[in-house]
Amino acid sequence: MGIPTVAVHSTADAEAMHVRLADESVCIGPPAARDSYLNIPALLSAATITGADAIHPGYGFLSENAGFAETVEAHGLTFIGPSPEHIRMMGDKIAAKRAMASLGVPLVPGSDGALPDLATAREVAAGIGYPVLIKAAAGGGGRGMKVAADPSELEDAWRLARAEARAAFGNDAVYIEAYLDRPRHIELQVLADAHGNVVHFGERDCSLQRRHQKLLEEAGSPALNPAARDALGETVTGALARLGYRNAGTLEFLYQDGRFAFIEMNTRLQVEHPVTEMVCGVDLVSEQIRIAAGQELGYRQSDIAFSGHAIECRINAEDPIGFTPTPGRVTTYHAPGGLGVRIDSALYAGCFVPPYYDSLVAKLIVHAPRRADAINRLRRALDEFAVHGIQTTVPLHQRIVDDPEFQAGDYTIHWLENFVAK
Ligand code: MV4
Repeated sequence: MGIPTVAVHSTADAEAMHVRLADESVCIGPPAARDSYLNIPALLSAATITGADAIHPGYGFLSENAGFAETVEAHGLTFIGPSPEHIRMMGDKIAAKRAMASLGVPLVPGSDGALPDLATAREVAAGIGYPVLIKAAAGGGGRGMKVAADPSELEDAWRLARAEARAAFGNDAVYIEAYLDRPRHIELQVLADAHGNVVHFGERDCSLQRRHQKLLEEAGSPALNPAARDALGETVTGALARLGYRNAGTLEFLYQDGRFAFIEMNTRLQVEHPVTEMVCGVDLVSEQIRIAAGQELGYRQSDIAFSGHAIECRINAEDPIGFTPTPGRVTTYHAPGGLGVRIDSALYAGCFVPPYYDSLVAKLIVHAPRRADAINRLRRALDEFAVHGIQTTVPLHQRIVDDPEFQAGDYTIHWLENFVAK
């Protein structure tokens, strides 16, 4: 886009690729994230001294922090993302569900809001039917979530969920839903401009996860057909237009027995956005920047075409069996290439992977006309990928691509946990 860019970094990331490539860089503090990447005064100082117009929050750290978005705007800078009000609303899972339900988006049967006491939880659970799931209003990442298979398990689930929610989020508000036992996790990518135009870019299937860490994502979902995608997209874009939502968002659904149920919304771009970019031919980050600058989308839903199939493998600096992080120095680095192969990575030969942050070090994305071709391309690219000096999840991905159930697209959110236990 020709926009000069400033990278911010902690002392631990001084050698990082993005720091070397940016037009300018500013060190914002020591390795501990709370003193650097979560340090709002340091970030605003970096923006001020470099004369930045806008801040892109990325997808971790402060990207869904309404207070940060507010502070950025209060300093006369543009936050490249939604309004603070919408970030705050979607951060409260109960408020998010209420808003979506009122706009006609389907939900899992459950309590209307937080449960005041155990007696009410019993009544609501009896009405829904067991098994039920108790969830934290401030939740995310599966923390503060407990299943009760029958009424005898409800009291323990209630107490454990509240205690976990209080410890993790400082907020013990919980709600209840019917427990779906074998859903897929399907999410819809949307963009909205500041002029009321909302479009979707189809779905991603993110069911392949372990302990709430996604490992492999696909666009589109092997379980959906174009008619189901169009129907969901129409419901969601209509709802977000009425809500006045702006910039990028992802709505998360559970999909089981041919039905969608909204569970959460992320008010940011996500790690797995490249698979959507590949099948739609759109640069979502540049779209976010154009929207934040007040430009109109300039295209309609009917202009968005879905072409082929894309798969992303998350390459983590982890031992591929026990999943413990393996920071260290990369000695050799060779990335695969060729038609339909994309690598989004900060790795290079000689770089050091610090121990302080998330272990994601590369994304390998393949795109091909059909899913079976994408899988073949993925197998070849994984075999060609050479990262020496640290352990990575490449060998696990090599096993997944050769599995007949994966090849058939026959999996739920529980599939990977069983697969790694084999
Ligand atoms: C559920 C569910 C089954 N039934 N809700 C996990 C984290 C949070 N984002 C929502 N989660 C779930 N909610 C009902 N009513 C199962 C999960 C769940 C899950 C969801 C998406 C991806 C991976 C998951 C792994 C375990 C449980």
